[in-house]
Amino acid sequence: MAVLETLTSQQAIELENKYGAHNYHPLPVVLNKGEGVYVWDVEGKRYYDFLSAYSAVNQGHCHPKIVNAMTAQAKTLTLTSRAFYNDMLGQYEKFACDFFEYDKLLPMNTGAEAVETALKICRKWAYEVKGIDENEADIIVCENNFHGRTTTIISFSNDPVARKNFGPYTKGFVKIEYDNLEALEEALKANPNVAGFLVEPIQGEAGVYVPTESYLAKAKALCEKYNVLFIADEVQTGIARTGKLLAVDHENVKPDILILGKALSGGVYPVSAVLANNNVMNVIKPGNHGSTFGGNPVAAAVAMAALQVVRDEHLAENAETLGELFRNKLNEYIKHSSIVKLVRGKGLLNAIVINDDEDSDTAWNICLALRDNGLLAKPTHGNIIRFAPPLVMTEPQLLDCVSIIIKTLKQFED
Ligand code: IF1
Repeated sequence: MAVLETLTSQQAIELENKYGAHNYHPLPVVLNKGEGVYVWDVEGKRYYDFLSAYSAVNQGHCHPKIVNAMTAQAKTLTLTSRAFYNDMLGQYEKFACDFFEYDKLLPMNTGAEAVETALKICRKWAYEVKGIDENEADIIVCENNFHGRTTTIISFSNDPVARKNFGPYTKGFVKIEYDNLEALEEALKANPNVAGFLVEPIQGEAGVYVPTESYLAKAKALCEKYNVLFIADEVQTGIARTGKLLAVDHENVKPDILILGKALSGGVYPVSAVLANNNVMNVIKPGNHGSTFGGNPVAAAVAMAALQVVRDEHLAENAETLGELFRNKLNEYIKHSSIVKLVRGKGLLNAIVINDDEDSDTAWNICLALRDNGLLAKPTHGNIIRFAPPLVMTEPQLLDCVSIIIKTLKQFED
């Protein structure tokens, strides 16, 4: 069979089942085209994308400016490795440092790699600047976190599916309850070896769990008090998703280490990055860390275009306005609903909680019905459905989506 042969949905699914490792359980829909807020399946049916590849496609599918930046660069120079300089990386680093107001950037590819990078920087800072004894540094993390899939990152996950039988686990992490400042202060007070606090400004995988207002600002203040680095994982919440460029911007917090991924590339190419000021980033010296592909010229061109689109098309402002509208409309509906308990979120990162057990298949069945009605979303934790459309959506499109969602939910009311 030729690789580029046109397949039916069924054939494509069978191929993945037979030849692919079964590390996912996708919604049964096979896509072969995307444009803006829409994707199409191989049979030609059009859907609103309400996942946006877990917020990687904030700028919309196949944004022409980002795709053009990629293809133009791909025809010129794709990869040099960091053994040599290339003429794009420095321009991108300056662009991103100006954009996010940091001194320095360290380029990587995936979110998990960027999280690992941040952990390494934090530990090195602990030994060389803070003065913690070697191998004694601890990093505080939150319960129900999601930061990626590497062996170290899953070491401090508490999701049994993500971590069981992948041990032995990496030491040096202390877990506290999310959105609990007392727990944070206690962990900081009790332990002089704490080097950093790693936190998601909104917990995505946990079910779009938005912390209490001012939690992040107060957590940052505690970190300052105890000379501990505040490390924000904005891989999912960053790049305009929550209605500001960064989710920490809602509370005017400036992380000591900022982790970005996903929409840093508009979803066309894996690009991630860690940003910090010189007092922190300067602990990294030649040979300490790196990546063959990190900071390659295509990534640099793509990331600059992706950030420029966010600014030019006012995507943060659009996410803020449409998010408000979305939650208002759904809250109106929920007043009289028995199937949906609540809607929560910020900007265009939202979720509804279904009135059923975590191990029920109601949310999955609702997602299948949403698909049949032309909108794609995925359950998380069995009874939560995440709604995160591309941020290039218009108000009439959003209202159309709200009516699809409400029409679908009505099919499940008793
Ligand atoms: C999967 C969730 C989203 C992330 C944060 C780092 C990473 C992620 C805050 C790692 C990745 C993903 C990856 C994807 C599912 C997904 C996800 F449901 F698991 F939580 F987005 F909501 N920090 N998130 O959310 O980035 O290495 O993947 O580039 O299947 O693992 P990555």
